Amino acid sequence: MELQSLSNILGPEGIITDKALHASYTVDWTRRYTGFTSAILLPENTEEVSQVLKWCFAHSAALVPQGGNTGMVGGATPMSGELVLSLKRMNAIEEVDDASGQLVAQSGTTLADVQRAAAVLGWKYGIDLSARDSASIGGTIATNAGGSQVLRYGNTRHQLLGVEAVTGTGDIIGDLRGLTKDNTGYHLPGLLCGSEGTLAIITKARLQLVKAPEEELSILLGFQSTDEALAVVATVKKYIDDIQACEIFFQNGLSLVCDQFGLNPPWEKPANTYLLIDAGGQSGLIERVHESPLSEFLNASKHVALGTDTSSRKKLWQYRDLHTDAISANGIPHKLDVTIPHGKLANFCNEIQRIVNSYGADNELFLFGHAGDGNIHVNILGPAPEDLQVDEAVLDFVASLGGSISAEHGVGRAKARHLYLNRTPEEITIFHKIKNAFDPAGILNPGAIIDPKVG
Ligand code: FAD
Ligand code: 2HG
Ligand code: ZN
Repeated sequence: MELQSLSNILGPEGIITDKALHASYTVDWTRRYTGFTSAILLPENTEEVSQVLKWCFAHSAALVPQGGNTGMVGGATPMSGELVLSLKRMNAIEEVDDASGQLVAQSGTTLADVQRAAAVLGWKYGIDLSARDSASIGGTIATNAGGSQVLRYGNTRHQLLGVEAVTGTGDIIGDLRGLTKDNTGYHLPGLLCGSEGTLAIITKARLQLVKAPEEELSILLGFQSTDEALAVVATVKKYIDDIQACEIFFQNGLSLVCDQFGLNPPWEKPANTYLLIDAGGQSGLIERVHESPLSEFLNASKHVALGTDTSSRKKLWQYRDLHTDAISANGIPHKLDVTIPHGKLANFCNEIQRIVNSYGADNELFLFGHAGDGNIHVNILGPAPEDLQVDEAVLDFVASLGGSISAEHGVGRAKARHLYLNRTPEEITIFHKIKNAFDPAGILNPGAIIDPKVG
């Protein structure tokens, strides 16, 4: 491949050809996917991205866009030797508009930097996830990331007012005006959000911010059964306006986190199921929560811990947020990220253990996730990374319940062959046509979302 032409476009700082420096770009966060490439491309601005794409289009050179490389489905890994286009150097916040509560960021900006820039002016960005220090705004848009506060603010698509992007032919498209109302045809930001780098490279985004809460409160509750916990989730969702997160985890995950990171468990006597509820709102929050139907559980249960300031809240959140790291420290997990329809979550949690153990009595199952959204993360340690039997059984079960096989992490390469479980052949045919309209040479992230062998 004629890398000199790319080097001419990007300059010496903008291309890494030394393979010894490629590992952090070619191995995914979970370590389940290891790819290879001839070069990492690091453009500095949209014009350079466009020139690179024009060159790639002319030379049929495939590339994989990459932000923070924290994705969980192998979507940013160059499995077939594609070029890697990293947006890391495009990381400026270009505008925070206090009057409209809108922010414009280049796509390589980290989520944490966007959160901080919003907070300076008393605003808040409604997306939060524990990979915030590495995950990029472009990556969160490309995956339509969810995280812990979807219950209150919606997923990334709900925060997205506009994007600038470069298509597979090198054309720059988009609109960053941030008009609240604009019904001029198809909604391209909505389409590019969740497209996982298969339609265009997102270079900038205009994001809607929300009013930052004056007070925040975290509540950890322990229950003897999942049914009891899920009854509280229903109450929380129905009656409490201030709720911004409602997360679930179980005793085996909590034990692993405590052992791995040397944390004391919240209570001497373990519970079975845990809910971490986060509330945020105007002053008087604690009083409002105590007057709400949640007070019944706060008063009656022995398994209650409150976090009323930053440090005590952080302590409670560690039990939940450190699940991913603790599991990875003990092996390469099989990760399934699923949504279970309302009313079927308890059945799912009870049945899934049996299914997982039928593929290996020693398989270890960890369930945790965003209970308020019906989104459960199924992590399995035990089966070899390339053995897909248990993954298929879990996804089949989810589909049989009418759930989603990808709640928030995307399809990537991990789930492309399973897309048919949620999408009809007619829909997959339309997916191919949309892809072809944006990327006629098929150079953008081939093999992600749609398996080229299907449809
Ligand atoms: P990458 O991993 O670099 O890429 C992800 C996908 O987006 C790839 O398909 C890539 O090709 C594409 N892409 C990246 N940048 C661009 C761009 N500029 N233009 C076009 N395509 C692009 N996810 C959640 O939804 N909720 C969570 O709660 C959550 N928690 C996490 C916790 C941990 C500890 C970790 C490691 C991950 C977590 N994730 C979560 C997954 C991950 O952080 C998100 O998917 C995130 O959106 C990925 O951002 P990234 O910049 O790292 O993207
Ligand atoms: C979370 O909610 C993330 O913590 C990661 O989505 C989930 O590790 C996982 O499976
Ligand atoms: Zn999650």
